[in-house]
Amino acid sequence: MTADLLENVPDVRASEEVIADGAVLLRGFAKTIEIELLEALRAILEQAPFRHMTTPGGHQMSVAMTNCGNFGWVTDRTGYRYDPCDPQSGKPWPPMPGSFRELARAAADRAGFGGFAPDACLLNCYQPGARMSLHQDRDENDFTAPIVSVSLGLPATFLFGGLKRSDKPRRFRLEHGDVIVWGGPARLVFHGVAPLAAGEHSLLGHQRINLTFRKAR
Ligand code: MD3
Ligand code: FE
Repeated sequence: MTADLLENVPDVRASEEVIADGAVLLRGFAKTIEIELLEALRAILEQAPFRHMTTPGGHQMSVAMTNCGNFGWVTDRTGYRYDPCDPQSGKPWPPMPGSFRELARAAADRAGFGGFAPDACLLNCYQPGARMSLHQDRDENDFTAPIVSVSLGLPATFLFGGLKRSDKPRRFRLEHGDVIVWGGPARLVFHGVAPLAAGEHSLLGHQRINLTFRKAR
């Protein structure tokens, strides 16, 4: 009886894929709360809109960014840093919504990193053509905490390299609702995103938005 009733119910646990030591891909993990996430996102963007930041080298990033939480990642001509305030408004970043915090914690739990308490969430907005070149995330204080990323909207090709910039990256297609947890030996790998292909997503339109949860301090 039970088996029959559940015949067409997807088993979300089956979509847990270890893509490298310390990196767990949870396909569709955020889908059941997509509406809450998008409502919270709208409120954040009213306080702290997406903007194209400038690198220390003077280039404007093709990805537009903003933040929520106690700290936000920013770049300008003086360098990269986590800042408690939005340099554009001078005010603290919007607080991290409960739905964001709980999603990040649940994903980290599932991947074996219990008790993840992010204090920063960087939001990346990709329009067609926008990309992120290979880099490491090393502006955080504590590399024992994982990073959790949530993909929303258009699909993207994620590049997942090794501990050396020269390591040839593997490619993964990330879709709306996919969540990845990066911890342990995967925490400092080089990674990036290939130029976004044009397309239309039913909820987000012509864009991809990625949330990355971090423990900055
Ligand atoms: C692997 N963002 O914001 S998320 C970033 O899709 C960033 O917007 C990409 O890289 C994006 O820094 C990729 C996946 C991700 C995020 C952080 C990582 C992968 C990671 C940190 C360490 C290893
Ligand atoms: Fe990164």
